[in-house]
Amino acid sequence: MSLIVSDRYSLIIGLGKTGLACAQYLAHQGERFQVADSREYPPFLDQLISEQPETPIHLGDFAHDLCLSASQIILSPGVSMQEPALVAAAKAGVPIRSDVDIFAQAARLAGVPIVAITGSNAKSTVTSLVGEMAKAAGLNVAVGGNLGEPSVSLLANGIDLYVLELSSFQLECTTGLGATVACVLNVSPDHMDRYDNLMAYHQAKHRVFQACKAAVINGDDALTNPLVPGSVTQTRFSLGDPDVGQFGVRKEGDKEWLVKGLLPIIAVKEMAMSGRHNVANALAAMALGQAVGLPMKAMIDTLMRFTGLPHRCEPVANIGGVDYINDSKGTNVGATVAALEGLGPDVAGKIILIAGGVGKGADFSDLVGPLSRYGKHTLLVGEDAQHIAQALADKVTFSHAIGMQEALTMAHGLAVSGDLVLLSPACASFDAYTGFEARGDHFAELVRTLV
Ligand code: UMA
Ligand code: ADP
Repeated sequence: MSLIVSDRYSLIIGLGKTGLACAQYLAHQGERFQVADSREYPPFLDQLISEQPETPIHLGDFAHDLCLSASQIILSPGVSMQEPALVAAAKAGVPIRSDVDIFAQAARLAGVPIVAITGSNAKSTVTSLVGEMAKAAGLNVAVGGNLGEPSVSLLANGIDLYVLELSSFQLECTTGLGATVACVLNVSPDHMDRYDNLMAYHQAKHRVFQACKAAVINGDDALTNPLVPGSVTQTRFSLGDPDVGQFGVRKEGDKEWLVKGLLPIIAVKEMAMSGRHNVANALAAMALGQAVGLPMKAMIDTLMRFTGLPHRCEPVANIGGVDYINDSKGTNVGATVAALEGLGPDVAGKIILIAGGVGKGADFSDLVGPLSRYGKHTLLVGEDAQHIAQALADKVTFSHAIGMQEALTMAHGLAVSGDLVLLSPACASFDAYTGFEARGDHFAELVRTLV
């Protein structure tokens, strides 16, 4: 006997930002749904009860029956598909979707183009940059996703363009996204506490290309190469000399230029962001912008004034000739490597790195190369300091510090004019802070007391 259609419900799993946004969206659509969260007191419980007193809410362990009886499950990114009740539901044929799926269906119906950006690092920077470029071009652009505002909340009338930052968690259960242009900016290990191996993480990221019309590829990172049909337009960006029609970097006279094929676009020195990694980010943003028809002038103007986001290689102060830089958003090894490699060549002296926190199962050995080239000393803090120490032992010098205050005092003592003190932890912050912003703010506050 089949179930009566009216008894079926969508099950929203998670009552964080995503779950609340989905509940608001489905309520607006007049759909039947229930909400479940494994936490006893999820962040938006009170708000949902006050907005939708009729909506059934289930707290605590996800019940198999609840999941098996749903017509579809809309899964929040913080919950793994490996939860036993979800594995059982998937096996029984219950579709498991993301909020991004719901968003994409509506955006497609409205015929609004989507720029979809993922990668291990630089997502927020490139997403914001493309958003700013679109604004400069006079478009009514909605920017969000993993960046902060869930994609379903962005849906509105009159939008000309959606620019989305997507995490691997959000992509895991997103099918057939259909972006106008999609990009995996780079791939290096992250979230290894949630994925079995790099391949599983890579596969989740590459779902961003499903049904895309155009793809942007990082020519310096083979792991970003998509498996897409020949009909998909492909544009490459690279820090090297590009082929015709591709984005890259070339030296002309004594100046380095961002170029498209043979055409110089903007001198590296004219960009408001600094660091080699941000040159790559600017090239990626231009390739993405070009795919949705943004005029070159709007893109160049934006590059000349966009100084980057807070907590991403953000200058805090120069004290006695020593630069203090807050890269608290460097929450994985790849990000910290990029910060060291990106800033290192322009540092007159050496870099004193403050690193550590929650390592998410990472292998820290990739830090050794850039630290050997650009580092003077590393100060280790936080829960996984010992893991980092094991990777650095006998290769580069380091010391342990009890917390940010002690690390900074030690860094200040070691630094001489021309050096750079860099907070780029290669770790998440949750052992000591509410998030990377609080960690970066604490660092900046302490630096200012040194003045
Ligand atoms: N949780 C439970 N039980 C549940 C549901 C969630 O324990 O039933 C826990 C999760 O394990 C997680 C936390 O609650 O630690 C939040 O999960 P959530 O899915 O409710 O998160 P949202 O509030 O909806 O926020 C999510 C993204 N969070 C995650 O992916 C963990 C936000 O990215 C994103 O901005 C937001 O949707 C809007 O799209 C944050 C993030 O840390 C910034 N992302 C990771 C990253 O950038 O590395 C991927
Ligand atoms: P995400 O949203 O992917 O975390 P962000 O733009 O917030 O990306 O940048 C996070 C960190 O990634 C920065 O603090 C910096 O250390 C590093 N980063 C920036 N650009 C790059 C790049 N092109 N490649 C690798 N790492 C980068």
